[in-house]
Amino acid sequence: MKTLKSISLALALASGAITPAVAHSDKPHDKKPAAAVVKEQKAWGIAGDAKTVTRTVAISMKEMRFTPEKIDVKQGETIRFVIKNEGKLLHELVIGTKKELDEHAAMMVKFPTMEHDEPYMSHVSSGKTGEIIWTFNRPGNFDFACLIAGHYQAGMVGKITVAAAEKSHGDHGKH
Ligand SMILES: [Cu+2]
Repeated sequence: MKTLKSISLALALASGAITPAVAHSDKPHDKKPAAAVVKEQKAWGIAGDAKTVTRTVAISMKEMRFTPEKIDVKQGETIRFVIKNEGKLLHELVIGTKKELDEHAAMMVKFPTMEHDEPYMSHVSSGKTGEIIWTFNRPGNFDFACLIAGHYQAGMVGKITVAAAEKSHGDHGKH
């Protein structure tokens, strides 16, 4: 299947989901390999490195359900999610805020063939295993979901709670 670049770009622009491409590097002569993953800080963390994985979490996907549905993480952990599709249909696991996942899911209903890939998502065919390595460097309550049209709406959603790391300064809550 072809990626509908023009459509997804237009959608991304319309939804404000796109951040302007970084045209200029800080180091003009520092050429990166074309395949390098751009690590973009998200509200729910940032792409992690295999080298810094602190824990592996296995998740099973079946029709309209993740097991486990709740994952507790400590801020600073880099998790390797090993995502097994034990169902019959294609499923995916996408990490995000509820707001972003809601918006993304709505787009997937309108444009079910839209394809995309980000370090916080993994599409896994029936019987296969996928992987996400993600660093949870921001505390908060996040979701993960299968955004394939109909699946999100059927409740294929889970929760990730990232507990704040202990702070050395104790004036939390004062501004
Ligand atoms: Cu699904």
